[in-house]
Amino acid sequence: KTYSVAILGATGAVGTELLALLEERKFPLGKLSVLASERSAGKEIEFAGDRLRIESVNASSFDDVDIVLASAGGSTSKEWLPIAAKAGAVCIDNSSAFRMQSHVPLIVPEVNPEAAIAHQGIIANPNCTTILLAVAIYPLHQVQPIKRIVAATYQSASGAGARAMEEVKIQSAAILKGETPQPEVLPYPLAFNLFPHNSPMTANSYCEEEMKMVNETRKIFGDSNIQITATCVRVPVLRAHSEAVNLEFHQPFDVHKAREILSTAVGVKLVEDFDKNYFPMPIDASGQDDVLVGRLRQDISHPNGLELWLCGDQIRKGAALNAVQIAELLIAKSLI
Ligand code: A2P
Ligand code: 11C
Repeated sequence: KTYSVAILGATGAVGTELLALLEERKFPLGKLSVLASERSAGKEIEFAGDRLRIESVNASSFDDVDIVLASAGGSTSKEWLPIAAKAGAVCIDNSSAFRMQSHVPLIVPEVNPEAAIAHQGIIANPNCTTILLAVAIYPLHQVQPIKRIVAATYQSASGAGARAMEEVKIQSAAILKGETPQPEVLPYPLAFNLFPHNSPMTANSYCEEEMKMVNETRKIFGDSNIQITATCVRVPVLRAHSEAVNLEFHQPFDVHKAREILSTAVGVKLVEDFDKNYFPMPIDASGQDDVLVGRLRQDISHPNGLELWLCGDQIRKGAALNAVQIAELLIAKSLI
């Protein structure tokens, strides 16, 4: 059996990766439509040796579509996904538009695949920082519930889209030539710099990205008691996010046991060489499916604490891969 798929936002950083993954993973594809804004209509993109014509999204774009993979921003999702779902498609949305709605499953397949059963036509793909964190720490949480998480993130330009990635490259070259380029996509220069995450500020002085980590992790883990605090920072890296994570359990968690659990956890690759001081790095995580985890150590400031460091490809597992895995899950469980 094959499935008719529409990619909404096919020209973007995540859309491009979605296309690559459908081909790479031999997704059972029937018809494939590539949708974007009016700006891209009529242009062509390559897929599996063919050239596909980009269409601007319209009311008939979702006729006879089984699966919509959307990554075109929250307002585009809000406008079109209810229409697509009404037309009978199952939509997997990469934006934050529907994530916290109670009837919308928010899924990391390694953590809560069973949540897909209750879908009503829209399934949300979590925020990238949340996905990477969840994949790395859920195997520990299953063995011993986590009481509190303190995370600091080091987020790549890709989280702000393909144009932000391009801006960092051009900015870096210009600075090396002695110029002082003005940023146009990101709010501040990112080349040779970093800044607290550029998402809107909320009333409690956390930015939206930080609150996504808090709220989405609780929803995915099905644990509203877990305490989470985060500081999110944009760094001049192209496409992999890193996170420094402190975990507090209710009792001590033996670090050797944690290492053993993570060494066989699905979606995790343990990368640790203490002698060489070699641990996960964004350049090694880029293009990889697994979340790289390492530097596990006992927190010397708290008997129930563990420290770890992770890196994961923001466009892949942080977005496109997780969405394609959700689609594969729907097919495997006959939920479509
Ligand atoms: P377009 O290239 O035509 O602007 P990124 O996250 O990398 O910035 O990509 C955003 C994606 O969302 C692009 O494919 C972009 O298409 C698409 N997009 C943005 N606004 C709209 C819209 N109003 N309708 C449909 N697609 C949109
Ligand atoms: C970033 N995580 O790295 C963001 C981008 O809610 O999906 C994606 C925001 C979201 O900037």
